[in-house]
This record gives sequence, C-alpha cells and structure tokens, in this order.
Amino acid sequence: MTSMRIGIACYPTFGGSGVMATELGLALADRGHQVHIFSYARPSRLSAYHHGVEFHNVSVSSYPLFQYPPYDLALASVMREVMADQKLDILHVHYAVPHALCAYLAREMCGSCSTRIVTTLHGTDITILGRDPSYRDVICFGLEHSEAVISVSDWLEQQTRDAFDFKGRIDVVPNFVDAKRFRPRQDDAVRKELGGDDHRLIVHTSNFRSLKRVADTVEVLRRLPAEHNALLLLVGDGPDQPHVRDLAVRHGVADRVRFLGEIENVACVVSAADVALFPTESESFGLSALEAMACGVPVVATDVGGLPEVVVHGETGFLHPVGDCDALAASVGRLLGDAELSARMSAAGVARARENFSLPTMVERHEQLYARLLAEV
Ligand code: GMT
Repeated sequence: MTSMRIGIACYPTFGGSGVMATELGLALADRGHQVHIFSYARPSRLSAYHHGVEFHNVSVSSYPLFQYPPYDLALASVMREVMADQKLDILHVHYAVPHALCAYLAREMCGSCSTRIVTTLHGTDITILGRDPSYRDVICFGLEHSEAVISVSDWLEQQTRDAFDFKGRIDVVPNFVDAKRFRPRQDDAVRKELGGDDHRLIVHTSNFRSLKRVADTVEVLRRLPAEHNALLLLVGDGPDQPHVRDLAVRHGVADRVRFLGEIENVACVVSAADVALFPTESESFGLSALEAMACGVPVVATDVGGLPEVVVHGETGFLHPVGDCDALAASVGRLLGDAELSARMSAAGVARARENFSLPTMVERHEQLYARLLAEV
C-alpha cells in the first residue's frame, strides 16, 4: 500500500482510547506510513522515539480572562499547521470530544487542505457526553463532518444511532491487542513478587472512575471462601482509589489488597494472575478484558455494553449483572477452585483474542478504510 501521511489525536492518559490510538499510530508507522500524534502530553505508550512517528505537543497558555483555557483552540491550531505543512492525507481523532471539532476547525482554517477526517468513538464520548445537552449538538456536528465514523463495538454503534438519530455510515472496528506483548507467560519471579507463591491472584485494571465500580472488587474478595486464599491486585489509579482503600480497611481485607498504581508493563502483571475481574457499570468494549484474555487469564465481568462482544460467557469467562457481587464472587471462586475449567477458559480466551482482535488485522482494516476515503476524493 502507498505510504500515507496520517495525523492521530488522542488523550495521552492510561485510558483505552489513548492506548488504542497510540498503538495504531506505532503499527501504521511500522508499515511505512508517516504518523503525527497530537496531544497535550506524550501518550503513555509513546515513551520512546519510534521511527516514522512525530509527536506534536499541544500547550495551552493561560490568560487572566480564561477560567477555562481553550485547549481545543490550541489543538486546532497545531493540527492546522501540521495538516498544511505535512499535507496530511488523514486526520484520525480518537474520542469525539473535542477532537472531532478541532479537526473540522483545523481543516476549515487551512482552506486548501483536503485532509480526510476520521473519528473513532470510544464510549463515554457518546454514552455520557453525547446525551449531555451541553455537548450533544456539537458532537453530532463533529460526526456529520467526519468522512468516516468508527465505533469500537456494535453496541456503541447502536448507542450512537439512538443518541443522535445518526443515519450515516459507521464502521465497527473493534479494539485490538498485540499478541507479542499480551500473551501467556510463566514468569515465576513476577508471580512470586506479586504474592502469587502463597495466594491465588485476582487482577483488576482501570482508571478508578466511579463507573468502573472498583469497590465491587473488594466486595467480591470478601465473599470468597478463605480456602482460596485470594489476593486482589489493583492496577491503575483515579478518583475512587481512596474510597476503595478505605473500604478494604473497613472490611478487614486490606492485607489482601495490593494497590499497584499506574504501571507501564501491565501485560507482565496481568499474565501472572489467575482471574481478571471487571465489575464495571458501563463499557463500550472493555480493552482490559481483551488484554486479560490475550494473556490467558479468564475474565469475570459484568454483562454490559460491548463486553459480551469480547468475553464469551461460559467459554472465555463469566458475565453477570451489574452489582451482583454474589454471582461475580461465585464465578471467581469457581475458576479458582477448578483448574481444568480455568485452563479451558484460558486457552479459549487466548484463541479468541488472537483470532478476532489481532493487531495486524485491525491495522489493515484502518488502512483499508483510509484508502477508501482517499479514493473518494
Ligand atoms: O469512554 C471512556 O470512558 C474513555 C475511554 C478511554 O479512554 O479509556 O474508554 C473507552 O474506550 C476504550 C477503548 O476503546 C474501551 O475499551 C472502553 O470500554 C471505553 N470505556 C467506556 O465505555 C466506559
């Protein structure tokens, strides 16, 4: 395929949209495209120099009149400059707010630029902000002025249609996982360091926002029979962390909960675990669940949003209603107590991750989508 000049805008934090955007950018560069990434800080997965990738930092200056410094305007300015100088073929924004609007504004300011805008919807940009009267119309405008709209699951596509009565084309391209990094590992030293020598390990990774219901992981832990001797590993950080820590103390299980914070080598920790637990209230896809499956770790999660498109109930894990900590605990206990079941689900999860959500396949799907847009010009 001919080399393309591709801009990518995303949030730089540990959230799934930033991870997907960066991994996509790196993979596109490896396939010979020129990639320009825009954000207000270096994305967590772009820690080092990568051939073919240029990072454009967007800095927002403050001014006494600004109660809210306008990041979107600063981003649009940087996008316009790179769009014009580098003659971007594609500007692919991840998370509609404010990125889709910034891309539109940048192209309008450029005048002569024929850059095609692609917007990937990741979740709360539709399910929360898309239903908020303050943002609804402006998000809808952004989608209507994108040449392509991508949703990460069938469920999110339907949410988008319902929220905006959106009749345009939506391509569903799911999240993906790099099977070279997210794979089963037998690393006894890591497992031992995490406490796995004398405990069974339950892992949860998230940004600790309230919709992740991290407190339910503690509720599940305290419901497990003592014979499992389970230790809960909490990876990530966010607003609910102090509350979860407090809950663990109040329930007398603090010595069986380890807060690992935000870490770069998530795959290493996840693959050391026996079960991955996601009691979330809403999830458009559930990248962390996919990463756990790819590592050969059976998933116990809630039956919400796009999660059933990722985790097959009874095959690669178990899904239960939101807040049903008894059922979640029963499934975690079943997996901890039944080595044969656990091994079967582990193998099924690895196979499903590789067959349905592989990085090369999804990168090719993006390339094909970009090529389609360029052919339409
Ligand atoms: O939408 C969000 O809450 C933020 C976003 C993020 O940056 O982590 O998460 C969403 O995008 C991920 C990547 O596509 C999905 O795997 C997550 O399921 C999704 N989160 C929600 O829908 C809550």
